[in-house]
Amino acid sequence: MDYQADYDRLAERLTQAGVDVEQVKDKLKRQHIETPSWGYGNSGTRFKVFSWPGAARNVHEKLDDAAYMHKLTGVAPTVALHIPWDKTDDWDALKQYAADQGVGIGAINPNVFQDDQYKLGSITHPSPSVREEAVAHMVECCEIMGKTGSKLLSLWFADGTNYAGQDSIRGRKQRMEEALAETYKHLPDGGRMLIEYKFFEPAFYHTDLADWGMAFATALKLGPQAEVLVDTGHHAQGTNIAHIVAFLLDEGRLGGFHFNARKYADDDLIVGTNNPFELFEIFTELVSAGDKAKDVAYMIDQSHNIEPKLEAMLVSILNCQTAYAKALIVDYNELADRQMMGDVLGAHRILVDAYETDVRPLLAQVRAEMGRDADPLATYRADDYASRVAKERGVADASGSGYPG
Ligand code: PSV
Ligand code: MN
Repeated sequence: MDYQADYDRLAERLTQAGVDVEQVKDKLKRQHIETPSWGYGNSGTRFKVFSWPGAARNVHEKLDDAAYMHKLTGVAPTVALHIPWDKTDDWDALKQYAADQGVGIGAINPNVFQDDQYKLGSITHPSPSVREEAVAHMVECCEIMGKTGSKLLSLWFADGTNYAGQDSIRGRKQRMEEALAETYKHLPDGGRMLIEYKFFEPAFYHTDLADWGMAFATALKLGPQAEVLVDTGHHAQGTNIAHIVAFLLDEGRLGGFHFNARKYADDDLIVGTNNPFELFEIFTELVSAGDKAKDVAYMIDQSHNIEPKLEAMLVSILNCQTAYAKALIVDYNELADRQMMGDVLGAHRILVDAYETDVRPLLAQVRAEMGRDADPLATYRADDYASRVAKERGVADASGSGYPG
């Protein structure tokens, strides 16, 4: 990839515009995007799970694939685990295996939505014994955090009801608060609880944690180690996600992201595909918040059902890099001046100028300086990793994927 002349021209233009290009490159090198173990296995919709040749069949293969993503990009050094899908008897050995491949273990995601007893909910279930079981599982996940060195407990609940009157909404809220307060006590030192919300599905009348406000109010009650997780696919059409991000950042309660894209509901498509400007808006809020965003966890949460899994994950990481790079070259001083002047479209133009800049040469240069290939997608396409694992692993039974879609 011959990008050098383009990079030199871009660097000169950005420098003239007052951008510290070395600082921008430094930040891009330190970007950290976590990939999900469940993104490497077979997945599908409620209609069909298509088996993908070479889809990872166990946690070791998932870690291998994640390590390959990190090798290509240099910015995906950790992998989120879902328990019990990725459970092992020997966490020391798994941690070591991950390290040997060049990655670390990231957020621990309990699963309290797949077992039969959770039909009417988990931590909000009317039965105390089901709630106890759900809490015990989350406490076990806190212990796994201790064993793996993970600092994040990432919580999502399928809890809700399908019909008015099915259960007491206030009662369920109180049960949830009690269960989360108990779990909170078990967080390891320095551990954080990220509370994810979703406005519908699988429940269709009400979801117990339906939006950021409910997650935020819950986090405030729990304490400083509880924060909100924004899954970009979990909002009603038209919701301004960048606004939610800005609000939570300012309150110091934005814990992290699950990135994906969607057209209609929680479609789990590749982040930044049909919503690139929205992703850029989100990153401008993060960049302009400075230190307030320093502990935010950036995670991908997608299910690639018909597209090649590894390529899809790679494109996802690259799209996050692109959005971040564009947000980093925004002239925030000029933006503030325009805002003070009330220059509505002048201010908007500052953002659009950065968004319309072709940052590919900048990213190519950053990768080269990191010892990575300038064009990871071309490298992936020329490489035999995907065909090799397809041969070695074959076509796994799709029903064993553990991913509901
Ligand atoms: C639910 O839709 C979700 O976004 C949660 O983060 C789960 O943990 C994940 O997908 C995998 O099912
Ligand atoms: Mn999610």
